[in-house]
Amino acid sequence: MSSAQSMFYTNDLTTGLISPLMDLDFADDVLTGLALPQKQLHAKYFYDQQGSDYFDQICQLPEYYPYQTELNLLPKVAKELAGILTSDCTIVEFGAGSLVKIKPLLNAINSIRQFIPIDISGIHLEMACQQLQTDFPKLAVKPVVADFCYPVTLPAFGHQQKIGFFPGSTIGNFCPAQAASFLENARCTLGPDSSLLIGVDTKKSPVYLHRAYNDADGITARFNRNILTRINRELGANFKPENFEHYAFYNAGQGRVEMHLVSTAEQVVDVFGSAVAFAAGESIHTENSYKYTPDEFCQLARSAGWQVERTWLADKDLFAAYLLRNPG
Ligand code: AVI
Repeated sequence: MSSAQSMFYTNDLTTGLISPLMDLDFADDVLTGLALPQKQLHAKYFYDQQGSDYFDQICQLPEYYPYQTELNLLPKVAKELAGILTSDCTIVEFGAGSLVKIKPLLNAINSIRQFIPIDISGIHLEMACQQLQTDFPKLAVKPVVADFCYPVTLPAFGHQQKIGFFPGSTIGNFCPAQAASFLENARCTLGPDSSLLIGVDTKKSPVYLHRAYNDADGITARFNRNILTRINRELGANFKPENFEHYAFYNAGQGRVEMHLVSTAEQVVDVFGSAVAFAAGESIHTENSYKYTPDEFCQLARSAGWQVERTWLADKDLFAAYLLRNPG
């Protein structure tokens, strides 16, 4: 069921407009996650307008190396791709966000005719698309607001070559089984003879990782707590975000950075009519960010039916990009 199908709607008598009251999938996910022994919230719910803005700020932080490292790698990747992608092509970006990373590709690859960015945050996507269309007036930009965790129905491709683009190591926010199923769904969405260019963060010193997820300005902490503000606003809960501390660490056994919100006191929160009790020091697990060695990632991609065509490693192996091919 799509989230649009599971909304409660209200008819505003003064404007005549029909507007959504509440996303029932969101409510259901939140209540289910908070009822688990290790309370958890799905990281995709970080990205309301405010959360997307915080994430943009994180990307500008000196500590958050994945963003700038990948951005510095992309012109080199794009130059090589320009030699491979010679006939008209469509690029489909999964989780498009602010549309910054597509620009090195659009600048270097003349054969890109159509661009289909997919993102869960409609307002953010619309604003980014308007700017991109101004910068690249000849490009056909066709945004799709959808949850790309599931197969997505796309506008017509024609006979163009299809290239998926999934930068930013967003795949790291899925557990390995979900990552494999995303890769399978992407193969389905893109179809036979397509390719996928994907950016994936590498395993590295925990000291480096700790700094990236615990920035000195506390922006990542605000990003993390904002999920509670969103639940308050959209589900009528009464979290006091200031009663929860940001906690992020590298879990070496699992190969992932974990983010949590730790309750600073014993407290009871009303969420959508349910009383949710917290012990002092109890956490809500809000995000995983898995890191992969090149061997681990290539194995994952192959298990989802992709062939690995090319691997690029950034300076000091801080980040990797892979070109995968769907044999059909
Ligand atoms: C979007 N995603 C790849 C980011 C990450 O690194 O896992 C989200 C993020 N969380 C904290 N900082 C950035």
